[in-house]
Amino acid sequence: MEEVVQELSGLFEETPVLIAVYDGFDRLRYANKAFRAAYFIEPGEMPLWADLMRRNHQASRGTVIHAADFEEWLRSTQSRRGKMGFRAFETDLLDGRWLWMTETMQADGWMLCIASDITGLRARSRAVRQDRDLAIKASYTDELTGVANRRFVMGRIEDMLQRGAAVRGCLAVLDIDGFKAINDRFGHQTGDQILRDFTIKVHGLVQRTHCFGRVGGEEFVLVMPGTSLEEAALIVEKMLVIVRKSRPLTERPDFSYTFSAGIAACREGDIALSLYSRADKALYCAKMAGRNRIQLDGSASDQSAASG
Ligand code: GH3
Ligand code: MG
Ligand code: MG
Repeated sequence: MEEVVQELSGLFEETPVLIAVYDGFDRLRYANKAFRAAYFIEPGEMPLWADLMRRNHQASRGTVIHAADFEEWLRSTQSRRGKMGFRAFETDLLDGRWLWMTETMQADGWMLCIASDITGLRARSRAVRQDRDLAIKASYTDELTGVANRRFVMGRIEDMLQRGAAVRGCLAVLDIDGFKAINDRFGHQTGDQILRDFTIKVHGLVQRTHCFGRVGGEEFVLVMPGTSLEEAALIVEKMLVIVRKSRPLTERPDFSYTFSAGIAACREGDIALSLYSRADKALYCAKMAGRNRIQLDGSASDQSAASG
């Protein structure tokens, strides 16, 4: 076995196929020569995927990015990256090459990327395929905030429920408090700005194997496979704290806002709707108990008193 591993690592360095492995934090842990050359990585370097994309974008090399705002592109891509077991797509590099990239995920968040150069293959119909891919991406993305939308998130709930008992997890429904009053007071546009602020703040705390998306209005969900109710509460608790601290309106530096959340754990026999409805009921209890807090499904006690 050891001999095979040694031969493999030699072959990996030789092959023109690009090979890389990212860990559960989306940090590059291995890249062969071809991958390092395409994405300008020094041997032994282990950047986070986001930092790698950012620095290549700044230096006008690496992946071609079709977006006016890089950070928004990054958030949007991260909200869907590595959330499905397997993905394959065409991607282009600023040096003019086209790659057929595949991503294979493990439940612990490690990802294997393998890409082949397909520059000369079916080049004439590439524009059509690219349009199709952009349309698919748009169909999974919330237009206002750039994160995953209801359709994508519901798919990830189904995925979570289909996995074995060992990796089942929790669902949280997050809803901004008193949002109607915020709209009434400051106008719809400011309301939209707060929705975007909420997305950015919460997104920063979403774990790589979890999926965060907007399902409508000021309601968001967080799908947390492989996470216990207690762990889920800790994660959402951090989100409560960061959102309470946010001051999104430069013209009103003392304005702050809050949200409430209901969290439910997967049960045997659950379908997406039954799980969602328990999380939603817990959310309702959190609202009734005074907002700005978390309520866990199945517990009458208040999990997070509004501590300001
Ligand atoms: P609660 O604390 O009980 O959640 O009260 P709330 O006011 O947040 O909830 P309610 O459901 O009464 O109001 C939600 C408001 O969200 C009403 C709707 O006009 C507004 N809304 C829905 N979608 C959007 C949007 O895309 N942008 C903006 N600015 N407002 C939106
Ligand atoms: Mg609300
Ligand atoms: Mg609501």
